[in-house]
Amino acid sequence: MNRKPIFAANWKMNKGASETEDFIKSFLSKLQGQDFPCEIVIAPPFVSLPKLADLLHTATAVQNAHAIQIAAQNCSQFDSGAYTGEISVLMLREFFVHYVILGHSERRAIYGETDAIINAKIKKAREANLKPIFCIGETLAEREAGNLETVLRTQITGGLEGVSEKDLGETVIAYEPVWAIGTGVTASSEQAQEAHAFVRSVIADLYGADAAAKIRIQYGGSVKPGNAAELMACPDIDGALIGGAALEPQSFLEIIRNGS
Ligand code: G2H
Repeated sequence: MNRKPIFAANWKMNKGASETEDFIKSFLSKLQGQDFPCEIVIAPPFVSLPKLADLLHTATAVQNAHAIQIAAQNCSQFDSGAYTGEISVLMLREFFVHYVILGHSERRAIYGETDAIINAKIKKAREANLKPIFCIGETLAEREAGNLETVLRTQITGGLEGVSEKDLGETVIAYEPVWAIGTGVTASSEQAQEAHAFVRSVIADLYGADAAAKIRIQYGGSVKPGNAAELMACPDIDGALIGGAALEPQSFLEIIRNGS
């Protein structure tokens, strides 16, 4: 099965509009003339989306700019109304947003997002034709207790409850072991491949072999230029969700180059 790898920068709470502009100008100049067989996605903070959209989708944008897709780091599960601090999917659409990261472990752990909330957000995203990057992953305690598969199966089943096969086809899964996030510790390629193969098998149980063969599963957790090639060589790893190492244009580019 030929799955196009997807490399997504998750900037988390870093880079306002001016830093976004600096990054994009530098990144586009480095990207100039190069063509990688993958999708490139950038997820800035909400307030930097207008600047990113402007830089990538206006007449001033340089060659290659349109090859970069824009992602949001979150969305509301509601349409509009009295939800202080929230951003709706339709607001995101105004800024050429195509992807939305949902279920990130920081949202689960710090903001109390449950599988049910994540499920509602995935469905809301699909209503607006946004493509979810659906994050799952186990903590170190869960892995050490032998609960890896139970945790992943529960997160997948809960997050995708009632999601159609058609909408699954527009969804990317990101496997991010919590113990590898921002810690500098990366899962070994064997650990990552084993988890990815398991995730694909759960999708096969839920949606059938064809859907499982088609879905892209990114790895996330301390991906760097130095480990990208080995991780991406694994048969069930289809790209990366990158935090810290995607804050510098050169480093993000090297991950894409080494991993493509
Ligand atoms: C995991 C990842 C990006 P980092 O959260 O989603 O961040 O690459 O810094 O571990």
